[in-house]
Amino acid sequence: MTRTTALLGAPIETGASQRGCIMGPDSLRTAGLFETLERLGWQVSDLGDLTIAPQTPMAHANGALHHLAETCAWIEVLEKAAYQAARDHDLPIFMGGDHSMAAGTVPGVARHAAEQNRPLFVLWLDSHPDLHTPESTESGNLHGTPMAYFTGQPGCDAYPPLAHAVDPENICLMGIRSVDAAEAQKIDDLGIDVNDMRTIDEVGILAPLRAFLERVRAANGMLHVSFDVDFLDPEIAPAVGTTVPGGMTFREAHLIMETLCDSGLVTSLELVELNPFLDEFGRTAKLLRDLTASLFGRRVLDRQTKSY
Ligand code: EXY
Ligand code: MN
Ligand code: MN
Ligand code: MN
Repeated sequence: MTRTTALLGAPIETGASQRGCIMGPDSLRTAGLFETLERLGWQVSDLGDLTIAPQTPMAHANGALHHLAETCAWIEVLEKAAYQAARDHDLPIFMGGDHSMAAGTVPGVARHAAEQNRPLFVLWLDSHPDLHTPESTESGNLHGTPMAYFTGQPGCDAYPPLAHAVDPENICLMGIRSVDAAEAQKIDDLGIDVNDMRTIDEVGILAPLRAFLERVRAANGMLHVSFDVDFLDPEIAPAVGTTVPGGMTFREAHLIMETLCDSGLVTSLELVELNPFLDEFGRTAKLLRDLTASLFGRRVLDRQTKSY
């Protein structure tokens, strides 16, 4: 049976310090994401872009916060839209937009998983853990907060009430190489599975990824993949406002997506932090298109890899 996907645009940039992510969804469309997935045999719908109404500023004890009211509005809109997209399609793609959008998408797909009586797992591909709360962030940039929110951490009262939290034990972080002190403390407290770059240098990406996928399979879980452009090395993906050196190579990133494809476990994907204003002739958008193609079934040869 033909599998279905949907492209849903979330042109949100208020969580980031630099403007430009608002153009992310259209850059992915221009790179041919829709046509690429169709050629791979998927039934694709483009659901267009979400919007929010103009907001009145919200006060908060942390005076550093930027755009709290807009972020709350996006969370509400995204939670509903992500829930519907996950309910109606096999593997929807949420096109960002900065990473604050995950505070809406993840609770939305978590609602769908709860209705299926299945646990939601999250694979977080990022150089950052995004584990600040609106209370702990010093930069005030709310794209640094979604994981604290969707795991139900205290300190997120300014955000809408959370109906379906994700169990921290069901989260795997990969590519981590920029962590603030408050976030490091949370990682310890929550016991989240973190594969930082030191770990990946030592053991590679496949062993920890396969171990995580086995846990998802054993629990009959649903799996959301949150792909932040800054997970990639800036040499291959310049179009992001928060580049951190020493990131994932071209082949490591494709191998992750190919392995995810083979697993058949992924039930939603988001592509976040693409800032086309910083891109070089669409290079980063095209790379995201091709990485998505690897997750959706593109392979070099249509055969099993050899085992030795
Ligand atoms: N931890 C830093 C902060 O809170 O400002 C950087 C956050 C960057 C978040 C990007 C999207 O992953
Ligand atoms: Mn579904
Ligand atoms: Mn992020
Ligand atoms: Mn990041």
